[in-house]
Amino acid sequence: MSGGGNLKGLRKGLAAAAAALLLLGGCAFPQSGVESLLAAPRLSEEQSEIYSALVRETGNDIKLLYPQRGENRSAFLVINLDEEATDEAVAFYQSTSVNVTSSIHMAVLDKLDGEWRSVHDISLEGSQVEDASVMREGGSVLLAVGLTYSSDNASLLKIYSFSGRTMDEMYSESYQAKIICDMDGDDRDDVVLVSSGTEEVSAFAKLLVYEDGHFLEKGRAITDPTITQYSSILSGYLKNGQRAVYLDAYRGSTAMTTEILAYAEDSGGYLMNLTYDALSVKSYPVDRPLGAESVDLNNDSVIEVPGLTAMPGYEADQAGAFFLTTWYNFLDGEYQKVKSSYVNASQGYMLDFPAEWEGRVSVRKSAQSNETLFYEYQEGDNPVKSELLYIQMVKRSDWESSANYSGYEVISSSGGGQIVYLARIPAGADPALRMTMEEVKKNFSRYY
Ligand SMILES: [Ca+2]
Ligand SMILES: [Ca+2]
Ligand SMILES: [Ca+2]
Repeated sequence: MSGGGNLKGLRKGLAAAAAALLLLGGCAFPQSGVESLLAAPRLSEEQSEIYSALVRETGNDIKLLYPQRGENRSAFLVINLDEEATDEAVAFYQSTSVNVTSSIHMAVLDKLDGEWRSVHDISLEGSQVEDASVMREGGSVLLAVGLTYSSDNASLLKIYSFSGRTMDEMYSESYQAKIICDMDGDDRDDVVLVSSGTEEVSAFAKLLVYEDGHFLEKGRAITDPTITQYSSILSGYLKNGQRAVYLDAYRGSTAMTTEILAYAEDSGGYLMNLTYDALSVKSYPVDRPLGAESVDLNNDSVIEVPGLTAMPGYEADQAGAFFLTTWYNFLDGEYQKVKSSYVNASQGYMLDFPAEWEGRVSVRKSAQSNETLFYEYQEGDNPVKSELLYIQMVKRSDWESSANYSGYEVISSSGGGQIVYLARIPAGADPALRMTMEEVKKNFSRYY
């Protein structure tokens, strides 16, 4: 073992990875623009202790694996897994020694006499940890791990119960998509799992509930067979209070859509697909080109689903086209419009469009870096009929030290205040479309 130097190097890598993950938490799009302006945060003291213990006990050169999706994306999941009252830490890692096959390991560490020790360590299938979820089943806790294979689209769900000494496997099944949430409203977590179709069986979703130490199927619904891959899945509600799962999905490599499954309480409870019916296939305004995922914009647990239309002057299939995102809630068989926004995912913000802007206002990059111009569109060689608004993302230190921002005003900030968003309304803005600075602030929001 080479000791300190190696560990230092690993720690450095860990801090960088942790920084990236903190920023990406819950975010469907890479915010490369924001990240590039931010300083990296450090590992917490507890995380460092757990990491040191893991390195010491495995006696190997190891690489930590971070769950790539879901709520738990840090290197260590610290949670009370068993009947003993203190927290355990769950870590995923691979050996980096050349002579060892690089299977994924899951280690459980416990704090014994004030020191973290590895109390359990198993190897898992797959090449990457997709997610790690804690399932609350009344008084007990299960750990659900999604594993992906680099070779294909299928993933593997493994659910474990930890007894203090052993990790018992309670369930194992491959899937195309899955989410852990309470679907049937009994305050216990369930699994909604989508399986891809075969020649004999069409693709379907099923609801699994945990009862008396076993997972039982409580309902099943056919899913859209034209979907080739699922990207993100959210649990939430419909506007009428019904529980629902929203599945963003790809149709091939150029189109996306969203499929919605819900739980119906009548007839003993069953799972239903609200957007797909094999006998009457519909198209929806959220059938869209790539680049937008469902999100709960106003934190009311009713998910907003995006549709995309090209801004004036752009074609949808044009490289570098700008899109207007229209957000919808689904109810009674149809998508109902909530609002339309310009979403700048890489700079982490969005601007809601007033009704009079839709179809008349377009967007382009300005000559300044990280700056967007909103303008009244006209056909012809010069599409900018009237400049309406500039929005720019800059480091706060640049904003404070430079004299180049005459006419700009701070409308928001991010990254713990390290980044500010500036707006400028040109003097010549068409009064019919001009937003006031107050309206800009009201329509602007951070988008994660
Ligand atoms: Ca415990
Ligand atoms: Ca449940
Ligand atoms: Ca909402």
